[in-house]
Amino acid sequence: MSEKTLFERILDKEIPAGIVHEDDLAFAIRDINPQAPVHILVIPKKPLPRLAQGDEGDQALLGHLLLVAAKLAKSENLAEGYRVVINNGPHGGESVPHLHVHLLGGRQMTWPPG
Ligand code: D5M
Repeated sequence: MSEKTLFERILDKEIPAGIVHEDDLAFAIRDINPQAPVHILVIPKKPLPRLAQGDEGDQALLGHLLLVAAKLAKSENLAEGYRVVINNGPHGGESVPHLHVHLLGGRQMTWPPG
């Protein structure tokens, strides 16, 4: 059996984290190293490593992650706007190989990202 990912260990309460949302398909935590006043990770319970490994069977799950991010943005009062980011692979800056959607808000974002 393969090792659990960091986020599976958080989901299983082996590692403490600020869980701000949980449903059948996904959960969300506050990022341990926030890059904005609000920085939340929306994570599928299924340990899909990254977006590049998603396929047609993941369509509903991938849409769900974005809708959860939008709902959390509302509950976090990000009415002025926010950014949603997926880091995929080494050039994307991915550090945890379990898909997650970053929700960042509460400050002015700049473009292009670093
Ligand atoms: O993003 C991985 C993110 O995961 C990064 O922003 C830090 C965050 N992280 C790492 N460990 C934890 C714990 N234990 N709790 C909460 N957040 C965590 P990536 O897109 O892969 O670079």
